[in-house]
Amino acid sequence: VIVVLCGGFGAARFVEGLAAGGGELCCVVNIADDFDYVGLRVCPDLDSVLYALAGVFDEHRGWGPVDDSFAANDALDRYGHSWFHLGDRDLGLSLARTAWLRQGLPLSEVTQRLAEAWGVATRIVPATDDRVETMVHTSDGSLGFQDFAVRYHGELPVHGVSYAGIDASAPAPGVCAAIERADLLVIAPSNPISSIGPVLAVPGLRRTIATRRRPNVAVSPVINGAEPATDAERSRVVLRRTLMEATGHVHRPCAVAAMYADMVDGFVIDHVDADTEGDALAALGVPALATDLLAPRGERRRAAAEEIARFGAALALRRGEA
Ligand code: FO1
Repeated sequence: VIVVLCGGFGAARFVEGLAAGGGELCCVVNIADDFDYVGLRVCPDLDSVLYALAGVFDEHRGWGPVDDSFAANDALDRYGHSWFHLGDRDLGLSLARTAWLRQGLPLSEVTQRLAEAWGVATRIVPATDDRVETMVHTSDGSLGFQDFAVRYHGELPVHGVSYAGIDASAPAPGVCAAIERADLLVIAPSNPISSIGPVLAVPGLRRTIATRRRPNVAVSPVINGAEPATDAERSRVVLRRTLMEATGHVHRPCAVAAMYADMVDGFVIDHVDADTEGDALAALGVPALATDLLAPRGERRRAAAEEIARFGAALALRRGEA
């Protein structure tokens, strides 16, 4: 079994390639981007991973199912709900989720039902069933993640990030056991501050990961040597750079490797960064694989994910006893 720590966009594309390889996966997903929109609970990262595993993730838009319509969204626009664009089929999923949550079901149970409804066999588990919200501290005050990233387009100066509710949160049922039992743990190429950070901050998870007796590998979300190809990719580069720099990290693959250095046995970068990052990664003492992280949907993406899984499985442990 491969456990994958997931955020949204980057993780969705990555797990799609990994799932195509046929091995058993368990996706542990960030929930600190979740928020209440027109009375509904919206879970962007859980939904991106679900749609990707169901084969319907809209990579171009960057969220939601492909070919969605926006009739309800346009109606909501008339009443002042205009900055967050939720498609009709996406809305249907959030309506079902909200109804089950209101019946008292934990988010992990709700997510399981949503996955089953899409015929997705891969386990998709929220990192925690508790409420955690990434707060972005800007020159205009503290904003919830979606307000900062979407409403204000991530353009305000940021001086800090925190995870509200994290200290009272606990790993969702089965998360620690899945991490301990996995043959390989992969940190997906997601935003290290707003997606992977909140997962690692759930009390107990970082230690469970760091003390695993089998390999952990991380995939760089940062690819300096290639320009983003779509608006969705461009907005994520801006967001990732802003949040990394606001928390004292340069926007380079080796800086992400340094953030995970006490937990991983290897690090994966794209070919285009091999020359600039090789020395820094060697200095960190982290074995590195350079592969094709920009592979388009299909065979090339499956092959790259397969190569990462093989590299990860073969890694010697470099972590001492945490
Ligand atoms: N991102 C945007 O930039 N604009 C949107 O209107 C928007 C709507 C949206 C609706 C549902 C959903 O699951 C995600 C949505 N996103 C939108 C993306 C979302 O902000 C990000 O996927 C994550 O929060 C960061 O990974």
